[in-house]
Amino acid sequence: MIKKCKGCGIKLQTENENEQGYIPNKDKDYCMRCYRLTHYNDMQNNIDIKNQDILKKLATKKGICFFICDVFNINKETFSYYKQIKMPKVLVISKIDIIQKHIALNKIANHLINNYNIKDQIFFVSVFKNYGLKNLLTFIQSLNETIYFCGMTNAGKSSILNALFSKGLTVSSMPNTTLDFVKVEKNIYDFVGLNYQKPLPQNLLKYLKITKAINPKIMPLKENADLLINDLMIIDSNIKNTFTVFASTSLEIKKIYNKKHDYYKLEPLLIDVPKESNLIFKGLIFIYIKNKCYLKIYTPYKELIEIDKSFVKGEVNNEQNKSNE
Ligand SMILES: Nc1nc2c(ncn2[C@@H]2O[C@H](COP(=O)(O)OP(=O)(O)OP(=O)(O)O)[C@@H](O)[C@H]2O)c(=O)[nH]1
Ligand SMILES: [Mg+2]
Repeated sequence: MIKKCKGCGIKLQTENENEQGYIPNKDKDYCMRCYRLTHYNDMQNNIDIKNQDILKKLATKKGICFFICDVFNINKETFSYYKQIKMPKVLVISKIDIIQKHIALNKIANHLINNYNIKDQIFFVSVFKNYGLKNLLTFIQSLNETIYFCGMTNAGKSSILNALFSKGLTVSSMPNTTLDFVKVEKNIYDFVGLNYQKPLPQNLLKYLKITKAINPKIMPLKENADLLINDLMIIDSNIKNTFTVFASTSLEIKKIYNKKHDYYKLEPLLIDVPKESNLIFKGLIFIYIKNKCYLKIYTPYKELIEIDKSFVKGEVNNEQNKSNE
């Protein structure tokens, strides 16, 4: 019988240490990669799984898709994959601890309904804050069908399943921790996550690790100042503007005045931004922009940038968060 890794679903093998699924002896239940992800979180992200293959594999199944999307994955590309899944779906917005203090959940729900035409049931959860999990479990237990957890990679699918069913699924901030279907309960499966067309490069993966709720950074900028988000981009607005940045605390965010940064040598993205928009760096951060403006964005990661209507809508007014830089 083929034995699969209890952490990530990959077929286990004892022959080749450099291939996926390696275990040093047949008694082991977790592959070497899961062991190292759990204990060291030091893996190179060299997994190449195509979204179309994932979606095709899912399409062969009958049941309900629980699509997990964390708060940094709310964007057009995510929902274009969501729409390709034709089986019945439930949308789960995860990691709401990251923004909960600052944004009303019904604003996000309305945003999903109005901008992405989501007609399916929506749940909000946080594993870290034990929020919404009881509701989700009650709902799952009321269903008499097979359930597949899918969605964007790193959105917290395996963490939610561990929290609900006390399983030892491997969890890490490395994209594509889960590699295949993993049976969690008789009728419940974890599954491999979807990636953006341009996935996050290796040097940015460290910013995926977020361990506590985020205090957004409010950055009022005069015309002569630009906003530098270290390692990601420089944003130059044509008018005085206020940017509210929701990002991992490990990202350095500051104003710059002298145009002396290597990013200025890049061809900028030029975008007309309507008032009350979110500038999204997919999977990593979003920035609420208050005023209608014209932006120049200097970044090596243009494909990861999206502008969307904001669901923040002036909710963030905590004076203490104002930057004095
Ligand atoms: N802030 C926050 N982080 C969470 C929460 N749940 C999980 N995480 C973190 O999110 C990261 C990814 O979690 P996983 O459960 O491995 O995500 P996944 O969707 O299964 O990821 P893949 O299997 O790689 O597609 C880990 O670093 C978790 O600690 C949560 O409720 N809040
Ligand atoms: Mg997983």
